[in-house]
Amino acid sequence: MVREGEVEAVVPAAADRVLSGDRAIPDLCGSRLLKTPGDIKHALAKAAAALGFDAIAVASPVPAPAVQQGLAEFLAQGLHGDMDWMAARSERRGDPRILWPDVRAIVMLGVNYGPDHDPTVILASRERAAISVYAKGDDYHDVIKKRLKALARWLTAQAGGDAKVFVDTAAVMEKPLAAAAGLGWQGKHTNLVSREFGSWLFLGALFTTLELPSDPAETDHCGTCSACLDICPTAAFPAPYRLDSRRCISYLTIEHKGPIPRHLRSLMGNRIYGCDDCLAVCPWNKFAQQGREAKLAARAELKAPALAELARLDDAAFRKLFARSAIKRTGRDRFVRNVLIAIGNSRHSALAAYAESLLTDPSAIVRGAAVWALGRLVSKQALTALAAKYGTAERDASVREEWASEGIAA
Ligand code: B12
Ligand code: SF4
Ligand code: SF4
Repeated sequence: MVREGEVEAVVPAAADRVLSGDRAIPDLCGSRLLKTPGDIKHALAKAAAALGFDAIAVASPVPAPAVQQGLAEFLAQGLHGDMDWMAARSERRGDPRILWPDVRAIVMLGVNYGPDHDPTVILASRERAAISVYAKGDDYHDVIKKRLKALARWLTAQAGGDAKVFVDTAAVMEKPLAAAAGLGWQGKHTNLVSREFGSWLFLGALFTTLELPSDPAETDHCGTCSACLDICPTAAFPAPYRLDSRRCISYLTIEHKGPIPRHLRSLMGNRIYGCDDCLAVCPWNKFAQQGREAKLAARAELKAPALAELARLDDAAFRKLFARSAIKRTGRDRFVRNVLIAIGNSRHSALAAYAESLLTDPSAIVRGAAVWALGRLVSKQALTALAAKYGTAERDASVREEWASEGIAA
């Protein structure tokens, strides 16, 4: 989900008619007509809709003290795990005016990626992989960034000022900003919930030096519900509105670089890239509609891929399969590590052969996960024989530890 990056300036377009590759923004009004900040905001909303954004609202760049406090506590308690970049940019993250002192208004935008299927059904097919909804289509960073840039060019050409755009990757707190702008509220699972789109809204931000009127913040509509907290397979919520990333399957499968902590592996089931459980269970999804952006729709081959197929991916095949997908970011080794955890959880002994073939993989993280998977699928006797065949040559300390944890001195 996360790619910490640079702050990008947007170069103003020469003309007031802007092409965003596949979409043209209609020439809604010339700059002569944009007399007031209200006019600019109104025209901006129309341009955003023409570009395929489903929601738009404006927040003040002045952060609420509760958000800064929430971030400080999150970091102080180490809830970010090994996402060190979160702590490294914490002042900027907590205050958009430190990130960019010229910012005067923050336009928050949302793109609906409501799925055409129930993402929890696949969890029962243990020999198949569950990939989270957000990652089954084209990489949303690319799709949304392109549109944000087009919108920013349009804005600067029509109304002047400077603009910068962000989606996921910079030190910007997109959820609190979207809540402040009124796009939704941060639910007890901490994500933004929209009355109109439920859980399925990607967020992006356009910072501008123009003064635009802010929209009212949305209020919390969770009430007494606790469905998202109760369903979490790894008990990742120490309290409502608090997430311990270190236990979250999204973090474990996407962000975490080392071996997945042993005590969490069996709780992951077949979720190999992200997790949708807390999003999918939210009752506000009953108002959600299917996303209208074809590029973000699930690719057929990623809806229910066989674990056996994914375990066979080498680096070249992985890059080819996920060239346009956000999944490419984890790299092949971490991805196959996740597949092996799912194989271990599958109870399909026929998959043991795939795990065995990975005991000699060049990556230690893959070999270690293969040991764990086999420990769940084959008898102690068979595992001992495998250890004699492959384990004795093992030099990596973390993989030797995996053998030892299975009660076998390799
Ligand atoms: C780091 C990160 C992660 C981390 C940490 C998640 C987290 N909850 O922060 C991990 C890797 C776990 C993750 C997972 C996912 N992520 Co993510 N992630 C981010 C990222 C880069 C930063 C988020 C952040 O700043 N977290 C830090 C904490 C401190 O912020 P916070 O959650 O807002 O915490 C607040 C609350 O704790 C609050 N608080 C504390 N006490 C109380 C009490 C009350 C009463 C209230 C109201 C609030 C409150 O105060 C804090 C400050 O506001 C954003 C993109 C961005 N730049 O914003 C995407 C982003 C949040 N992720 C996103 C998505 C889609 C996901 C996943 C659904 C992906 C998946 N399917 O696997 C999961 C969801 C897991 C979950 N339940 O949150 C989307 C969410 C869209 C939305 N509608 O909200 C974002 C916005 C990316 C995007 N541009 O669309 N993600
Ligand atoms: S994404 Fe999954 S593991 Fe993470 S908090 Fe939500 S339900 Fe729990
Ligand atoms: S599932 Fe319930 S508690 Fe969780 S975000 Fe949705 S409404 Fe709020």
